[in-house]
Amino acid sequence: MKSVLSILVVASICIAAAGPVLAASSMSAPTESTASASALSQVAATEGEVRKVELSTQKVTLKHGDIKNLGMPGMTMVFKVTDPKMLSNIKEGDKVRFTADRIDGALTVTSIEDLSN
Ligand SMILES: [Cu+2]
Repeated sequence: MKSVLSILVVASICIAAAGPVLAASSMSAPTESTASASALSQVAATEGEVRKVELSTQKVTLKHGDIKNLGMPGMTMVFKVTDPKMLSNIKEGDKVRFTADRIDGALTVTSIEDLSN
């Protein structure tokens, strides 16, 4: 009977020891997502060329190089923009450097810099 008791004591010590470890590992998850969120705001810029600017629909067609944060190879495609003012500084044929992200499921240009000026 005495040995059963000591096994129970050992088991509860193990649970107590595992407790902080579990707490620490569950705490690391929010830390990781915070890290990726800050990484999103520092995504590498991609170079491209403006093919079409649509002020009415707030969209821009860009021929772009690899977009690493989106895992996208170079192509020509339409993006939304986070701010329509971004479209007033660019025109067809401009060489640009931009960052893009998936916002509410839509591929969106989050910043754009005209390299032609
Ligand atoms: Cu693309």
